This record gives sequence, C-alpha cells and structure tokens, in this order.
Amino acid sequence: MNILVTGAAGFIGSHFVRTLLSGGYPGHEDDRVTVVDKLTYAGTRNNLPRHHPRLTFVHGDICDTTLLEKVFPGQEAVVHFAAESHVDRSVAGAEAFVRTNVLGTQALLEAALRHGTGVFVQVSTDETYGSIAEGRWTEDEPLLPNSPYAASKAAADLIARSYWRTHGLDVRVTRCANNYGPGQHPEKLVPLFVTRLLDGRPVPLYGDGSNLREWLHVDDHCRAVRLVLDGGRPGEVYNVGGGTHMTNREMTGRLLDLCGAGWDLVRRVEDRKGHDFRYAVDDSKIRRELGYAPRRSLEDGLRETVEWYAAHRGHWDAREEDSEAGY
Ligand code: NAD
Ligand code: TDX
Repeated sequence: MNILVTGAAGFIGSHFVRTLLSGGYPGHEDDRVTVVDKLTYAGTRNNLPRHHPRLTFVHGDICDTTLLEKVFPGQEAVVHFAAESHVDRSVAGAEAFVRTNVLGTQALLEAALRHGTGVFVQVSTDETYGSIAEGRWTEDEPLLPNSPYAASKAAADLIARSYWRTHGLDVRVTRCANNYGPGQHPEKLVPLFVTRLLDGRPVPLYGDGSNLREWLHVDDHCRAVRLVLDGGRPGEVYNVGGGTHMTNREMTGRLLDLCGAGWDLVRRVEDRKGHDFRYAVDDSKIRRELGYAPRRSLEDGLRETVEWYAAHRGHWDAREEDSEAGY
C-alpha cells in the first residue's frame, strides 16, 4: 500500500512511521510511505530515518494545493497527523491553527477526493469535546471545544465528516487522550518538565495543579490509529483512551522522582486562560470493534521517556530542511 502521512516529523506521526517502517504493523511490511511535513518549530527531520528505501520525505505545507497535486497520485491512504498542536500557542495567537488545522485539512480532503484516495484517517483529540467534570465522553457527545486549538481540530473533524457524508470519501476520525513518550517537543508538560528537571531548572505548574489529564503512551495511540486505518468504518469516530488519569500535581510528583529532583523546583504560575479541567474518553467502541487495548504501563513508559530525554539532549537542535523527494 502507498500511504501518505502528514506531520510525521512531529511527535506522534514520526512514531507511527518509524513503527510501520520497522515492521511493527502486520500487513504493512511492504508499504511505501510518503511524508509531507512543513518542519515547523515542532517538527524535526531527526524524528525520522534519513534514508529508508520505503520512505520519501517531502518538505512542504499541507495548505499548498500545488504540492498536493504532485504527491497525491498513487496514494491509497492518508493518515493525517499534521497540525499546530500546542494549546498555549493557540491562546497566544490562533491564526496558524485555523490555517493548518482547518484549511490544511480541507486541502487534503479535497486532494484525496480528486485522486480517489481510498482511506483518510483524521487524527484528532479528546479536547474537541471540551472539559468534563465527571464521567466519560462517548463518540456521540456534542463537540464543545474551549481553546482555539481544540476548536480548530473540531472544525477539521466536522469538515472531514462532511466529505464523507456529501462525497462518500472514506473518512475515519480518531480522538485520543494526552500522549507522552520519546520525541515530543519540549513545550508540552512531560518533556518540558523532564528536560528542565534533568538540568536542575525550575518547572511551571499552572494554577493549583488540580487539572486532570489521561496519559497514554504514544505507541498505544499509534497502534489505535493503525487499527482504524485497517479496520475502521467510513464516517465513524473512534475515541482512544485507556491511559492513566491523574492530576498535573500527581504527574509532577512522578517526574520529580524519576529525575531525582524535589518540590523546591516547582513554581506555581498563573493558570492557562480557559484551562480545561478534565478530559476523559469512553473508548469501548474501538475496543469492541477493533480489539484495541493499550499495552504500555505508565510506570515503564514514563521511566523510558525520561531515559530517552537524558540520552538525546541535542535532538531538537539539528535540522535538515532539504527535501529528499526534490519538490
Ligand atoms: P506535533 O506538534 O509534535 O507535530 C506536528 C507536525 O506537523 C510537525 O512535524 C509540524 O512540522 C507539522 N506541521 C505543522 N503544520 C504543518 C503544515 N501546515 N503542513 C505540513 N506539516 C505541518 O504534534 P503531535 O503531538 O505529534 O500531534 C499529532 C496529531 O495528533 C495532531 O493532529 C494532534 O492534534 C493530534 N493529537 C495529539 C495529542 C498529543 O497529546 N500530543 C493527543 C491527541 C491528538
Ligand atoms: O508548563 C506547563 N505547565 C502546566 O501545568 C504546561 C506546558 C502544561 N501544564 C498543564 C496544562 C495541562 O493541564 O499540564 C497539562 C498538560 O498540558 P499540555 O502538555 O500542554 O497538554 P494539553 O493542553 O492537555 O493538550 C495535549 O493533549 C491533547 C496536547 O498538547 C494536544 O495536542 C492534544 O490534543
């Protein structure tokens, strides 16, 4: 199969592509992967193999319809990870979020439709549902996103759905909980705290630290995406959870222990504007229909993640901006 993967120089997409290329997804051992990534601040070529016989890396923007006309012919599936993904940045300025997450997704959907691409997996997030004080969201829950980031992802999900409903494009949406693991940009909670604590520097805990998140290893998320790619149904949404729920304060405590640091390095800072209190998905649908079950324990996953950051301090420094595909 020829698969177009967007945003795979970033955290989750790169894990998906590396796993696929190393034979981690049965039935995909011969797939040819084309990655389109703009290499924003959040993407690095270091997240992918430099040279691999089944990988073509295209340095480009998903909003560039001329580029999409070149890369789409022959593609049989799209797995769409590319996004502006950091909530705090969307609070500071939402334009890039609307451009990439909404217009970029629409450009990809349009290209997929024109070129008869078989399957389109829209990788989305639990944040599109908003914030939930108790209980869990099913896929039928109305979308009530609170941050500009979440709103741009919700808009993209709805446009994707419209391409299924109107044009019959085989679109499948995943909505996953918070991911952690190696190769995540050090702007997000886990890598920010780990990289700072390893250097003995202070970390900023928003508000009183009581906000709750569900933490899932990136490998479990990517396996869920692969299950949806292979067996999901057109027009359907699949929540992806099964991680560990905890307050930010509890997560901070774990990271302090793993990094050998103490609470004296934790600074209480002003809360994030519009800070969602809690996310929690009901993922029984993907478990029932596709046999999804997470495998990585938080204990092992977090320890390995801290070890990875300790061993890869220069990972985000070196960039290679040249396209191997020559576009
Ligand atoms: P990331 O920020 O690490 O990576 C995003 C990638 O997209 C980067 O490589 C960047 O260069 C690329 N990109 C950005 N704008 C682009 C454009 N216009 N054209 C081409 N490439 C562009 O993000 P991530 O954490 O890997 O998230 C991947 C996807 O998963 C996103 O769609 C996100 O909404 C979703 N998601 C993330 C999480 C999480 O916890 N990180 C959870 C659920 C869903
Ligand atoms: O410095 C910090 N201090 C802090 O207390 C940062 C960066 C975060 N936080 C808090 C805010 C959140 O409650 O930690 C929690 C996690 O924050 P982020 O890592 O920024 O993640 P979140 O806002 O929950 O969004 C993430 O999960 C869903 C991803 O960034 C999204 O891309 C994904 O869709």
